[in-house]
Amino acid sequence: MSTPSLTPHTTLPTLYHHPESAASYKVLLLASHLSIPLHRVLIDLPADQNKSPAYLAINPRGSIPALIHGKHTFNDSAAILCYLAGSYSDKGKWGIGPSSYWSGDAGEQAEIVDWLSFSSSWIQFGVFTVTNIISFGGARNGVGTYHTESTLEEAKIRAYKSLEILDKHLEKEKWLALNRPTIADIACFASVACARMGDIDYAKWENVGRWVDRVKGIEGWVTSRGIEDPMYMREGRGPEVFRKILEEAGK
Ligand SMILES: N[C@@H](CCC(=O)N[C@@H](CS)C(=O)NCC(=O)O)C(=O)O
Repeated sequence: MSTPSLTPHTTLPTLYHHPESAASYKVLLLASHLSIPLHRVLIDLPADQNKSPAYLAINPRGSIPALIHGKHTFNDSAAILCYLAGSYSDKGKWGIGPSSYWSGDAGEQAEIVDWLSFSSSWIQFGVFTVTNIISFGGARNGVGTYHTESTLEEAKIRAYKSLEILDKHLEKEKWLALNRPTIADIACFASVACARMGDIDYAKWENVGRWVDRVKGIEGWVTSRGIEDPMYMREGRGPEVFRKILEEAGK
Protein backbone atom coordinates (compact mmCIF):
# COMPACT_ATOMS: atom_id res chain seq x y z
CA MET A 1 0.00 0.00 0.00
CA SER A 2 1.54 3.33 -1.03
CA THR A 3 1.14 6.54 0.97
CA PRO A 4 0.37 9.46 -1.33
CA SER A 5 2.30 12.60 -0.49
CA LEU A 6 0.75 15.32 1.66
CA THR A 7 2.79 17.93 -0.27
CA PRO A 8 0.53 20.77 -1.42
CA HIS A 9 -0.03 21.54 -5.09
CA THR A 10 2.14 24.34 -6.48
CA THR A 11 -0.78 26.43 -7.76
CA LEU A 12 -4.17 24.93 -6.85
CA PRO A 13 -5.66 25.15 -3.34
CA THR A 14 -4.92 21.77 -1.68
CA LEU A 15 -7.77 20.37 0.42
CA TYR A 16 -6.97 17.71 3.04
CA HIS A 17 -10.25 15.95 3.59
CA HIS A 18 -12.35 12.82 3.84
CA PRO A 19 -15.58 12.61 1.81
CA GLU A 20 -17.60 11.29 4.78
CA SER A 21 -16.58 14.18 7.06
CA ALA A 22 -19.33 16.79 7.40
CA ALA A 23 -16.82 19.63 7.78
CA SER A 24 -15.03 18.53 4.59
CA TYR A 25 -18.40 18.29 2.82
CA LYS A 26 -18.96 22.03 3.44
CA VAL A 27 -15.84 22.85 1.42
CA LEU A 28 -16.63 20.33 -1.32
CA LEU A 29 -20.14 21.84 -1.61
CA LEU A 30 -18.84 25.40 -2.00
CA ALA A 31 -16.18 24.28 -4.48
CA SER A 32 -18.89 22.60 -6.52
CA HIS A 33 -21.25 25.61 -6.43
CA LEU A 34 -18.45 27.96 -7.55
CA SER A 35 -16.61 25.47 -9.83
CA ILE A 36 -13.39 25.95 -7.85
CA PRO A 37 -10.65 23.54 -8.92
CA LEU A 38 -9.15 21.88 -5.83
CA HIS A 39 -6.25 19.49 -5.42
CA ARG A 40 -7.74 16.93 -3.04
CA VAL A 41 -5.66 14.88 -0.62
CA LEU A 42 -7.53 12.12 1.19
CA ILE A 43 -6.84 11.84 4.93
CA ASP A 44 -7.75 8.34 6.07
CA LEU A 45 -9.90 9.31 9.05
CA PRO A 46 -11.01 5.76 10.00
CA ALA A 47 -7.28 4.85 10.24
CA ASP A 48 -6.58 8.01 12.34
CA GLN A 49 -4.25 9.48 9.69
CA ASN A 50 -5.42 12.87 11.01
CA LYS A 51 -3.27 12.17 14.10
CA SER A 52 -0.15 11.17 12.13
CA PRO A 53 2.97 13.38 12.56
CA ALA A 54 2.89 14.24 8.84
CA TYR A 55 -0.68 15.55 9.02
CA LEU A 56 -0.18 17.24 12.42
CA ALA A 57 2.66 19.21 10.79
CA ILE A 58 -0.02 20.68 8.49
CA ASN A 59 -2.87 20.96 11.00
CA PRO A 60 -1.75 20.71 14.65
CA ARG A 61 -5.45 20.45 15.67
CA GLY A 62 -5.60 17.02 14.05
CA SER A 63 -8.94 17.70 12.41
CA ILE A 64 -10.05 17.81 8.82
CA PRO A 65 -10.49 19.72 6.62
CA ALA A 66 -7.36 21.82 6.18
CA LEU A 67 -6.44 23.86 3.14
CA ILE A 68 -3.11 25.13 1.88
CA HIS A 69 -2.92 27.72 -0.89
CA GLY A 70 0.28 29.65 -1.59
CA LYS A 71 1.45 31.23 1.66
CA HIS A 72 -1.81 30.39 3.50
CA THR A 73 -2.76 27.41 5.67
CA PHE A 74 -6.28 27.20 7.12
CA ASN A 75 -7.20 24.64 9.77
CA ASP A 76 -10.96 25.10 10.03
CA SER A 77 -13.79 24.79 7.52
CA ALA A 78 -15.15 28.25 8.44
CA ALA A 79 -11.86 29.94 7.49
CA ILE A 80 -11.63 27.86 4.32
CA LEU A 81 -15.17 28.85 3.30
CA CYS A 82 -14.44 32.58 3.87
CA TYR A 83 -11.18 32.37 1.93
CA LEU A 84 -12.57 30.52 -1.08
CA ALA A 85 -15.90 32.40 -1.26
CA GLY A 86 -14.00 35.69 -0.91
CA SER A 87 -11.27 34.94 -3.45
CA TYR A 88 -13.18 33.28 -6.27
CA SER A 89 -15.95 34.62 -8.50
CA ASP A 90 -19.26 32.82 -9.00
CA LYS A 91 -17.74 31.30 -12.15
CA GLY A 92 -14.71 29.87 -10.33
CA LYS A 93 -12.24 32.58 -11.42
CA TRP A 94 -9.42 33.13 -8.93
CA GLY A 95 -8.64 36.62 -7.65
CA ILE A 96 -11.82 38.42 -8.70
CA GLY A 97 -13.99 37.59 -5.69
CA PRO A 98 -15.96 37.98 -3.61
CA SER A 99 -18.48 35.54 -4.97
CA SER A 100 -22.15 35.95 -4.05
CA TYR A 101 -21.55 33.41 -1.23
CA TRP A 102 -19.55 36.11 0.62
CA SER A 103 -19.55 39.92 0.60
CA GLY A 104 -17.14 42.86 0.40
CA ASP A 105 -19.03 44.74 3.12
CA ALA A 106 -17.89 44.31 6.73
CA GLY A 107 -21.44 44.39 8.14
CA GLU A 108 -22.62 41.75 5.69
CA GLN A 109 -19.53 39.63 6.37
CA ALA A 110 -20.37 39.75 10.07
CA GLU A 111 -23.95 38.61 9.36
CA ILE A 112 -22.49 35.58 7.61
CA VAL A 113 -19.88 34.92 10.30
CA ASP A 114 -22.67 34.98 12.88
CA TRP A 115 -23.98 31.74 11.31
CA LEU A 116 -20.52 30.25 10.75
CA SER A 117 -20.02 30.65 14.46
CA PHE A 118 -23.42 29.08 15.20
CA SER A 119 -22.38 26.15 13.04
CA SER A 120 -19.03 25.75 14.82
CA SER A 121 -20.60 25.87 18.27
CA TRP A 122 -24.28 24.87 18.45
CA ILE A 123 -24.36 22.59 15.43
CA GLN A 124 -20.89 21.09 15.90
CA PHE A 125 -21.55 20.18 19.55
CA GLY A 126 -25.20 19.36 18.87
CA VAL A 127 -26.41 17.65 15.68
CA PHE A 128 -22.88 16.78 14.49
CA THR A 129 -21.83 15.21 17.79
CA VAL A 130 -25.06 13.18 18.14
CA THR A 131 -24.66 11.91 14.58
CA ASN A 132 -21.07 10.89 15.18
CA ILE A 133 -21.69 9.12 18.47
CA ILE A 134 -24.65 7.20 17.06
CA SER A 135 -23.22 6.36 13.62
CA PHE A 136 -19.42 6.51 14.07
CA GLY A 137 -19.05 5.32 17.65
CA GLY A 138 -17.61 8.54 19.04
CA ALA A 139 -17.90 12.31 19.19
CA ARG A 140 -15.13 12.81 16.58
CA ASN A 141 -15.56 16.55 17.02
CA GLY A 142 -11.81 16.95 17.49
CA VAL A 143 -11.46 14.48 20.36
CA GLY A 144 -11.59 11.32 18.29
CA THR A 145 -13.95 8.62 19.54
CA TYR A 146 -13.91 9.85 23.15
CA HIS A 147 -17.34 10.59 24.67
CA THR A 148 -19.40 9.86 27.75
CA GLU A 149 -23.13 9.37 28.23
CA SER A 150 -23.43 12.98 29.24
CA THR A 151 -21.70 14.07 25.99
CA LEU A 152 -24.57 12.46 24.10
CA GLU A 153 -27.26 13.87 26.40
CA GLU A 154 -25.91 17.40 26.17
CA ALA A 155 -25.42 17.10 22.40
CA LYS A 156 -29.07 16.06 21.97
CA ILE A 157 -30.24 19.09 23.96
CA ARG A 158 -28.05 21.37 21.81
CA ALA A 159 -29.22 19.64 18.63
CA TYR A 160 -32.92 20.20 19.34
CA LYS A 161 -32.30 23.74 20.54
CA SER A 162 -30.28 24.65 17.43
CA LEU A 163 -32.96 23.21 15.12
CA GLU A 164 -35.53 25.31 16.96
CA ILE A 165 -33.36 28.43 16.50
CA LEU A 166 -32.90 27.69 12.80
CA ASP A 167 -36.61 26.98 12.37
CA LYS A 168 -37.60 30.25 13.97
CA HIS A 169 -35.18 32.22 11.79
CA LEU A 170 -36.37 30.44 8.65
CA GLU A 171 -40.03 31.20 9.40
CA LYS A 172 -39.49 34.58 7.74
CA GLU A 173 -36.26 34.11 5.78
CA LYS A 174 -35.49 31.87 2.82
CA TRP A 175 -31.74 31.91 3.50
CA LEU A 176 -29.73 32.36 6.68
CA ALA A 177 -28.11 35.67 5.70
CA LEU A 178 -28.32 38.44 3.08
CA ASN A 179 -31.47 37.03 1.41
CA ARG A 180 -29.40 34.78 -0.82
CA PRO A 181 -27.43 31.54 -0.56
CA THR A 182 -24.14 32.19 1.21
CA ILE A 183 -21.54 30.17 3.08
CA ALA A 184 -23.80 30.66 6.14
CA ASP A 185 -26.23 28.18 4.55
CA ILE A 186 -23.45 25.82 3.47
CA ALA A 187 -21.85 25.75 6.93
CA CYS A 188 -25.12 24.97 8.73
CA PHE A 189 -26.56 22.69 6.04
CA ALA A 190 -23.88 19.98 6.02
CA SER A 191 -24.51 18.51 9.48
CA VAL A 192 -28.24 19.27 9.59
CA ALA A 193 -28.83 17.43 6.30
CA CYS A 194 -26.99 14.36 7.70
CA ALA A 195 -28.89 14.46 11.03
CA ARG A 196 -30.83 11.26 10.28
CA MET A 197 -27.53 9.43 10.86
CA GLY A 198 -28.11 10.43 14.47
CA ASP A 199 -31.84 9.58 14.44
CA ILE A 200 -32.77 13.26 14.30
CA ASP A 201 -35.47 13.98 11.75
CA TYR A 202 -34.75 17.63 10.90
CA ALA A 203 -37.93 17.78 8.75
CA LYS A 204 -40.02 17.77 11.96
CA TRP A 205 -38.90 21.42 12.07
CA GLU A 206 -40.85 22.32 8.94
CA ASN A 207 -39.03 25.53 8.02
CA VAL A 208 -35.73 23.68 8.39
CA GLY A 209 -37.05 20.90 6.14
CA ARG A 210 -38.02 23.42 3.44
CA TRP A 211 -34.64 25.18 3.73
CA VAL A 212 -32.77 21.87 3.34
CA ASP A 213 -34.76 21.25 0.14
CA ARG A 214 -33.97 24.78 -1.06
CA VAL A 215 -30.24 24.30 -0.50
CA LYS A 216 -30.41 20.98 -2.38
CA GLY A 217 -31.93 22.88 -5.31
CA ILE A 218 -29.03 25.35 -5.72
CA GLU A 219 -27.12 24.88 -8.97
CA GLY A 220 -24.05 22.72 -8.49
CA TRP A 221 -25.30 21.06 -5.29
CA VAL A 222 -23.68 17.70 -4.61
CA THR A 223 -24.88 15.11 -2.15
CA SER A 224 -23.11 13.10 0.54
CA ARG A 225 -23.64 9.50 1.59
CA GLY A 226 -25.02 10.40 5.03
CA ILE A 227 -27.89 12.26 3.36
CA GLU A 228 -28.82 9.49 0.93
CA ASP A 229 -28.14 6.47 3.13
CA PRO A 230 -28.27 7.54 6.80
CA MET A 231 -28.10 3.92 8.03
CA TYR A 232 -24.95 3.00 6.08
CA MET A 233 -22.74 2.82 9.15
CA ARG A 234 -25.23 1.12 11.43
CA GLU A 235 -26.19 -1.45 8.79
CA GLY A 236 -22.55 -2.42 8.18
CA ARG A 237 -21.93 -0.77 4.78
CA GLY A 238 -19.19 1.51 6.23
CA PRO A 239 -16.14 -0.74 5.64
CA GLU A 240 -17.04 -1.20 1.96
CA VAL A 241 -17.64 2.57 1.53
CA PHE A 242 -14.28 3.39 3.15
CA ARG A 243 -12.47 0.72 1.11
CA LYS A 244 -13.78 2.26 -2.15
CA ILE A 245 -12.78 5.77 -1.00
CA LEU A 246 -9.21 4.56 -0.39
CA GLU A 247 -9.14 2.74 -3.72
CA GLU A 248 -10.32 5.83 -5.61
CA ALA A 249 -7.62 7.92 -3.89
CA GLY A 250 -5.00 5.34 -4.94
CA LYS A 251 -4.16 4.33 -1.35
N1 LIG B 1 -14.31 23.28 13.61
C1 LIG B 1 -13.71 22.32 12.74
C2 LIG B 1 -14.21 20.94 13.11
C3 LIG B 1 -13.67 19.89 12.19
C4 LIG B 1 -13.98 18.49 12.69
O1 LIG B 1 -14.54 18.27 13.76
N2 LIG B 1 -13.62 17.52 11.86
C5 LIG B 1 -13.80 16.13 12.21
C6 LIG B 1 -14.27 15.36 10.99
S1 LIG B 1 -15.80 15.99 10.34
C7 LIG B 1 -12.46 15.55 12.61
O2 LIG B 1 -11.46 15.84 11.98
N3 LIG B 1 -12.46 14.75 13.67
C8 LIG B 1 -11.27 14.10 14.06
C9 LIG B 1 -11.25 13.69 15.52
O3 LIG B 1 -12.18 13.96 16.25
O4 LIG B 1 -10.24 13.09 15.88
C10 LIG B 1 -14.05 22.64 11.29
O5 LIG B 1 -15.18 23.06 11.02
O6 LIG B 1 -13.17 22.46 10.43
